[in-house]
Amino acid sequence: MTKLWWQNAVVYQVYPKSFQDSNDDGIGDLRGIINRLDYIKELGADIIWLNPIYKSPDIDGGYDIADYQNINPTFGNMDDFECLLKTAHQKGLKIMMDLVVNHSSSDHEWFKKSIGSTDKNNKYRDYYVWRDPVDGHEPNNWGSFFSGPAWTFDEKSGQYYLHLFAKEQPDLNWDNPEVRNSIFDMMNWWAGKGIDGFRMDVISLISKPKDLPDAPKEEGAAYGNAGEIIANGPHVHEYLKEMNQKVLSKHDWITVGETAGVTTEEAKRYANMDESELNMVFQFEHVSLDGNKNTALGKWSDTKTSLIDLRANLAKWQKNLSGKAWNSLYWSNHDQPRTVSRFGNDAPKYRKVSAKMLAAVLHFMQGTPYIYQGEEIGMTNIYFTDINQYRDLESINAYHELVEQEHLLPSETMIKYLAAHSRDNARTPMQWNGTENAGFSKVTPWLPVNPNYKLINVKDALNDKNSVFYFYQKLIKLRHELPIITDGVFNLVEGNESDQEVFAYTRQNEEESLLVIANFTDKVVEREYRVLDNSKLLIQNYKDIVKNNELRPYEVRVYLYEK
Ligand code: ISL
Ligand code: CA
Repeated sequence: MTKLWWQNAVVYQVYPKSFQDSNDDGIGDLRGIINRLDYIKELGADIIWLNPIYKSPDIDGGYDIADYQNINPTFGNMDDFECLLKTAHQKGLKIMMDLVVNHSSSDHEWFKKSIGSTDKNNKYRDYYVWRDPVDGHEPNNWGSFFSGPAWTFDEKSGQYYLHLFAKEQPDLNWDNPEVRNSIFDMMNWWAGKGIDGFRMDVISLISKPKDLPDAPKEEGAAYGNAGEIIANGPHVHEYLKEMNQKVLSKHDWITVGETAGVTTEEAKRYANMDESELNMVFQFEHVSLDGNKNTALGKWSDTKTSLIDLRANLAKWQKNLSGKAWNSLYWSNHDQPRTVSRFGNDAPKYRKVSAKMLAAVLHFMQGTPYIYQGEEIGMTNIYFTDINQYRDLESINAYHELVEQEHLLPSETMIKYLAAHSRDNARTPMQWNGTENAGFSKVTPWLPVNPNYKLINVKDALNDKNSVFYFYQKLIKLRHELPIITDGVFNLVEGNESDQEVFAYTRQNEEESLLVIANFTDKVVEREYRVLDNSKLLIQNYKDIVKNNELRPYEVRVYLYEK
């Protein structure tokens, strides 16, 4: 296998709005990120993925872009961006941008020229997906991922436009070659600035099924589940190959497609080693195991993912992509709950130890690991208790739809589900120190700081040699030093498939093998693993080993054996 630079790199994800405020308006910004580059460097990450920083009315955290070639003034200006890129590069850090081209903002010039137009010669009309009403209704039953219908009526032209997300996020018409070329030109323009790659928002949804048929509808649901029939549509691979030829193949970039609804079979096409499309994809399966299958409630629940399901899923991705395509590895991002609250245990007694265990389990797998800001200090969910505390439109709309309109749930239950799954959990400001507003801003931030910032913050983590931070730092260093972490073949330890408490796997290459053993429970468990003589204990999250065959709560051990 020829190694590509991004295969043993580690990505650190920055959500600019919540990372560091530099001008006291309560919102993070580009200068704030520049001031914190040394911190990311200290952690050891190679690449920063920046969530969208483009001009945007910010209906959906900047995923509604009004101008792909300008910076949101709240975050700074183009000079600030160029300074960020230059400073990052001087420090040896690369910058991956967010590419949001399934849809634009309704404030984008293209859409403003498109809406309301009945002019047959107006080329912008065909930049979006417009359809006539059917029997006076929406053209089909598709629901928006953010509640309500996926169609909005335009009085002036008498047609509906499609928006899989908010009505302020109209879907672009990828079947129009001019739209594709405009997007490819814009990408090449960013290449000219010297960026290092793109993370591609919902790229699996760009090619809509022919004739836009109705989608399957769950019982009690008001609308059809469009995601299922749109994901991996008829021309998606053709369009990505075209993007590859016209843009990606010209640059030594890292590219990752966010691919809701992707299976391992599909991933082998998106992220094939032949490099004809993308480098890797974000799959959604392992972060959907705690949702509801085939009910109108979708992701809203407070059940915990079972180790059996989680391991089966991760192992499937490791095995099926091995040698054929490249995995991305992540526990969290700006759309997901906090890692330690979701998969570990955020009670004070177990927070640090379980955060480290999860980090090790992920970072020893094959693929490129992504660390979401704050994960490296074990930040937790915020556990809001009132719907008015939320800012995210997905959470707010889901509450109104499920509780008030459809009466599927009592309010208290939905509040519990939101506390477990709302995207705002990940978006609370970065906790830098124990001073007011956690050192994020001098003024009240746009979203409250988690009250636990006095106990969980960067300053304390940097002062504690046993912190979660230094554990992550060590994992990254090991990945950079040991080729086996990049190229070793993954296998579950024999019999581990049915173990409800311990996750144990190996990695093997010709020279070495790795053994990872992790206790996912808050109990002491006994297991006999064949740890070969001369094995070296590479990393562990307890100070010592009392008994070889005993794993304490959330204990993880990783052994390296030289053949
Ligand atoms: O269920 C989904 C699609 O089948 C969603 O999970 C969807 O994939 C996800 O919400 C996509 O997220 C990305 O695009 C959104 C934006 O709000 C998110 O922040 C972004 O990560 C729309 O641009
Ligand atoms: Ca600011």
